[in-house]
Amino acid sequence: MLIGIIGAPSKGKTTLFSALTLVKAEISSRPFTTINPNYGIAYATTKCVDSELGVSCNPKNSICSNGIRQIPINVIDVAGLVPGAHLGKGMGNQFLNDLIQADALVQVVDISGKTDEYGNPCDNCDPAKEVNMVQGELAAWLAEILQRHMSSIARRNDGSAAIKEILSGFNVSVEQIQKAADANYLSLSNIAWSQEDTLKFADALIRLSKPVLIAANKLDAASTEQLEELRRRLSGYEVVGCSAAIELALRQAAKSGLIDYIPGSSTFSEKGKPTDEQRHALEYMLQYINKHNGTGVQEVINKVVFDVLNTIVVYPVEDENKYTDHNGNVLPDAILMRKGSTALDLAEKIHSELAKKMLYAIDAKKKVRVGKEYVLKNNDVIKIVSAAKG
Ligand SMILES: Nc1nc2c(ncn2[C@@H]2O[C@H](COP(=O)(O)OP(=O)(O)O)[C@@H](O)[C@H]2O)c(=O)[nH]1
Ligand SMILES: [Mg+2]
Repeated sequence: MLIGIIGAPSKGKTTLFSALTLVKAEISSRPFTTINPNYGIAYATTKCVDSELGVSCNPKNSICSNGIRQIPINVIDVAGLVPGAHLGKGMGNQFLNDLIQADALVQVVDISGKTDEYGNPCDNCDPAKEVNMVQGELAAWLAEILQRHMSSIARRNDGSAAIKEILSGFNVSVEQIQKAADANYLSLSNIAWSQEDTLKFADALIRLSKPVLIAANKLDAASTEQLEELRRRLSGYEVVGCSAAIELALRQAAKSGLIDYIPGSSTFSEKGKPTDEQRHALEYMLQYINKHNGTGVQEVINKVVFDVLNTIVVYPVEDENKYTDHNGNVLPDAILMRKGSTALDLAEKIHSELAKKMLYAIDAKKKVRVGKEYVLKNNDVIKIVSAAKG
């Protein structure tokens, strides 16, 4: 799974990325500090199923600490987008090509309203405006790609297949292409679209294929009223208030041994010997996370993974009684699956051979046989039984 972090300049994209991944990246108040994309790994967190089963796990593809399973998620931080990026303004939009494989996007906005759409300082700027701007630039970028290939698309009877081929790597499905066309009353057979049609189609397709969560960042410099106002304005979006700067400072303090801090929690405990200055900063941050029930950063990643992308966690095992793999590791893997996925989809995700030879599955919690078409539930523990050895 890949999550792209996008937004106008100076909103805190790189700070959020660093907080999520603890990768050293250049953070600055100058617009366009980030030119090459930063790649890193964040962790979606969920209560591990081990306590429910009365066992203690040995995770392999993920981490478990304090009963919380941490599942790795790829994240990418790209350069800022400005109005007119599709016309080459700012960094242009070529760098968006780094995002084509993203499953979902997190748009970082400045909820304090102290930076404008270009990343310049201002008073009372409207963060909702940035959301429309970025959406428009994304649509224009996609429309441009389609437009470039329009003559070859138009030659084909089956426009949806042609578009899917052009957008290979984009993670778009034929159903999404169909929906985007239907929403604009456009025909996909022998496509003859105007530029405006293509733009409308691209706008719909980008919304369907790259769903966006809004991270209302810099909440430490804003009021909760500002956050509520943005939520009202962006009622179609999941909006999560956060302070990437505080999360980054807390994770760094934890890394340097000053505090014990579990990302996402609303408190921490001191353990090192902070200087007076550090103590002062820690007190401020403790107050903040007490008041806001955490920094919101972990919620950003969890909401985009579980809510926006409709994902559940499933634990495949080879021994349905001990919940282990063939090496005896208890609940080794936590696998993210889209809601509605079947036991066969899970087998496919583990190994295509396993799926080919799959006979049935076992719900290890209930110790009952289920068919290939069994629809997986969150926290299911599943053994895939196949005709292959093992
Ligand atoms: N008050 C506050 N400032 C922040 C926060 N996150 C980032 N910043 C500041 O915003 C500026 C731009 O940050 P950066 O991460 O480089 O933004 P980007 O251009 O969107 O990648 C820097 O001065 C950061 O210190 C936050 O949560 N609160
Ligand atoms: Mg940046």
